[in-house]
Amino acid sequence: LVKPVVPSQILAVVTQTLRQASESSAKILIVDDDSSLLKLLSTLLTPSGYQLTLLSEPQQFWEILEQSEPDLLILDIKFSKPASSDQEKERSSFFNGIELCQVIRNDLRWNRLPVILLSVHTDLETVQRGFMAGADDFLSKPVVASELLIRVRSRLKQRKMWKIIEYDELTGVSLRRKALEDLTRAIHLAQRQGQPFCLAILDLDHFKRVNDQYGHETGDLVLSYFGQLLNKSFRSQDIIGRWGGEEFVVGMIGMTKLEGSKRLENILEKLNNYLFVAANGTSFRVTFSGGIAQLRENGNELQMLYTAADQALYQAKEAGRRRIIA
Ligand code: GH3
Ligand code: MG
Ligand code: MG
Ligand code: MG
Repeated sequence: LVKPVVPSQILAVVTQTLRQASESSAKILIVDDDSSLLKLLSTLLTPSGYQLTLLSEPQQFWEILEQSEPDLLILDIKFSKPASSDQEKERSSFFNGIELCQVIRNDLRWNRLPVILLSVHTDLETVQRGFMAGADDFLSKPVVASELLIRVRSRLKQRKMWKIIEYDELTGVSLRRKALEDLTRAIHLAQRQGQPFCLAILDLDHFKRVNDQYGHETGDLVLSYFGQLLNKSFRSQDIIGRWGGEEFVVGMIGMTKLEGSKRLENILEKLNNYLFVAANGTSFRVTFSGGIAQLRENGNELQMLYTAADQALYQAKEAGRRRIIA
């Protein structure tokens, strides 16, 4: 099992992970109807190790955006393909990169995604409209390799800074605001794809006693251990957040309540088997209680799932703690 580490070590680990994630394997989505330009950008960016998703069909934009979860979006301003069907005509306003950028900025799930606009038109008015729509940067066509790399790196750095403030230093899991965004996005996707999804709320049992008996620092160590245990026990696509104090949320993608409960019971057993040692040398054990709710069965939105999971958590506490109730 994982050993508890002090917060500064966690920050170092988080920072290191973020560095690796942002610099070598950062995900970039490039949208341009000109496939020869896509090819060129791919040739220029691939040697730096970026994971590229190239999209020449703007009408697939939202679907690909959700699937690829990029760290950076490079977006053409003008899509020349004429709308062929009524449905495409309806969405044709999205075929303008500037307007699309504005929609992204107003979308809770994507408003911190850096956007670089690509255009042959670099007149002041176009550039101004781009920035007003929330673009972070501009690249003119034809693209100059060195300029492209500098701008990409600088936008990814911005993304990295966001990531650092999105994670909880003590536990290494997402902070509430980030978890909220990720959960909203995951539920949206699960709805569209008709996939199962479940949400759990976990709360440490009698945690106040741990603080009272062994001190706040020991309490912090328990929280840190619990955060690491959660991070280790779920897949990378799952969402783990510190909702507040000693309460955590977990969003399990593609999982039913039954599967989710089994996994949580496993974690509960691991936690219960771990012997913590307080500063004064006393050893003690910690448990948690959990409530779990499933998409569609308990509601179609995050708020409804949260309420259902919270009620189940309350029942788990009432029934004597140290259990998961679905
Ligand atoms: P229950 O089983 O009903 O959940 O009891 P509890 O004692 O865990 O519940 P309560 O909500 O009364 O207490 C939560 C405690 O968690 C109170 C607070 O001091 C402590 N806590 C919250 N955040 C932190 C933190 O960051 N560090 C430490 N050490 N303690 C924290
Ligand atoms: Mg174009
Ligand atoms: Mg508690
Ligand atoms: Mg609590």
